Amino acid sequence: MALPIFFDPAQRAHNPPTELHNGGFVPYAEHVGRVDALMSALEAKGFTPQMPHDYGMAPICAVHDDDYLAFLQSAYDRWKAAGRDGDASGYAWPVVGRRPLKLNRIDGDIGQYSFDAATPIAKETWGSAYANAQTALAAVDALGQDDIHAALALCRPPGHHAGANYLGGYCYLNNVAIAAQHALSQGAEKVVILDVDYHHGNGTQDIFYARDDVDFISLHADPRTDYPFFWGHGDEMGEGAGLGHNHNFPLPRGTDWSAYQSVLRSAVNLVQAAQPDMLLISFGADTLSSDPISQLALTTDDFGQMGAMIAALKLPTAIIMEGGYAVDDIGTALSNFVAVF
Ligand code: Q9C
Ligand code: ZN
Repeated sequence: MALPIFFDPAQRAHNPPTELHNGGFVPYAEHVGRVDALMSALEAKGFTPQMPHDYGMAPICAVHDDDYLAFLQSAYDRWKAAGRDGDASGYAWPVVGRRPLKLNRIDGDIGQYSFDAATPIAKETWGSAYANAQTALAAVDALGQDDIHAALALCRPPGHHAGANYLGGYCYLNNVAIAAQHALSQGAEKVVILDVDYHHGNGTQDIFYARDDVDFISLHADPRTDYPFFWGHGDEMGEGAGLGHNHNFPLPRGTDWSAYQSVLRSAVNLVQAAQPDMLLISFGADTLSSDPISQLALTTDDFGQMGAMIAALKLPTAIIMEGGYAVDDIGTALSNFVAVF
């Protein structure tokens, strides 16, 4: 049975022109050309995208706080009402541990509900993020139908940096977390999320940090040198019931496949030991050596081997797209990865 892929064209509408990067405004790296490149590579291999079913708000509300969702849906209009040009973007943030406050200006709220200035809220952001979450849910539901054991959600914007009540890192709704929670609601008792994006999936880690029903395992650039800096360190193991259910594997800049694959072997062994009912992959192609904002050294061929190591687990697997910004190579990387499932 061919691997089904899901995508809603409404995900294309979100398209902020610029982001704050190293002190200046540059073209937005998470642009719509990324998903167009992924789609044409997959279509060239004979895949046809399917529209997701609309699952409504309930599976989104199961992960994200109501006040955050209300903020996300109203932020752009409030920004315009404040007389601003361009997209909504924050500039002041509460230090961790400040009191939860009820504020009444967009600039305060945007600081409250975000952790960086690289994730603007445009007019179309909510609609694209909502469609995107439905895409992730559809991939989960495809597993178990007929003899489908793997499915791909062509998510964009990405999700793994978004927490229950904050945005950041080009992410607004945490697609993989929404997918994991949905799998539990459909009867799964144990889900593992394996995150292979270049950047640590801090939002996903935060959402499941104190839980033992969803394990989070991540390979990523060492946060001592790389975004998102404040999460992703090797000693973050979970807390309470979640202690021992969070595993970070920080990698030095420049890591190539020979070093990467031995770390991936350890991560895959942890997945196997957890015996999940479902595996979710937060898939980033920003580990490619050609990625314009990242510093790992994988090749497009390496993604075939990465896929093979994960597919060998023979678990029902939903692949959720995260980052990857080298538009000339990400389609090949993704199609090499999915070809082995
Ligand atoms: N000067 C994902 O790959 N910007 N997000 C870093 C460096 C944020 C990446 C700025 C990168 C977020 C899903
Ligand atoms: Zn990334």
